[in-house]
Amino acid sequence: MKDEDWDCLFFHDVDLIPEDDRNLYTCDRFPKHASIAMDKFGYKLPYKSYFGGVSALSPEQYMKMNGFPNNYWGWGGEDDDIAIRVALSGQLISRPSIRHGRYKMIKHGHDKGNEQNPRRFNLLAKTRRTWRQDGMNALQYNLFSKELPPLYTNITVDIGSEKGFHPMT
Ligand code: BGN
Repeated sequence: MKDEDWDCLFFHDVDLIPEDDRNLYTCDRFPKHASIAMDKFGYKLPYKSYFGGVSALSPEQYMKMNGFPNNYWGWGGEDDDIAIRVALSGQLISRPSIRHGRYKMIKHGHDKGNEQNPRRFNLLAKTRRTWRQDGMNALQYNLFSKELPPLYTNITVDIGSEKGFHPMT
């Protein structure tokens, strides 16, 4: 967002392959959850508020919810936090039809260094109190590299570690 005036931001799990090209990679009137039907969940939502996998927000929608949380380390819960932020910022979730929003997940083992986060339940319980303080307005990173091949820009940043994380709240 510092580089260009984008009209749509996509947040995409790298292991998800879209299966239907009628599932358009565009933004909607509300934050969009695109991966409504994933093979690993039997091509339906695992639960109604699920917001994981692939999502699309305009910069305006993204800033309205103060972006995403910075205080989740390890696996789980950050997508549920994002869903809560959408609601708390007075927005709804839009989704493609279940026939089009289909994805195959590339099978992979457990990611080393990304263990389940035991704090995720506590963090989720506090989102209502913390979302305005922790998000885009508290994001800190150091730019490590920026490569510009013809079709994409690869930005690598250092976001520190959980040990060095000191929330201001
Ligand atoms: C949920 C996880 C999500 C994950 C989905 C699908 C949590 C928070 C505790 C209530 N949420 O259980 O992060 O995307 O499963 O795997 O663990």
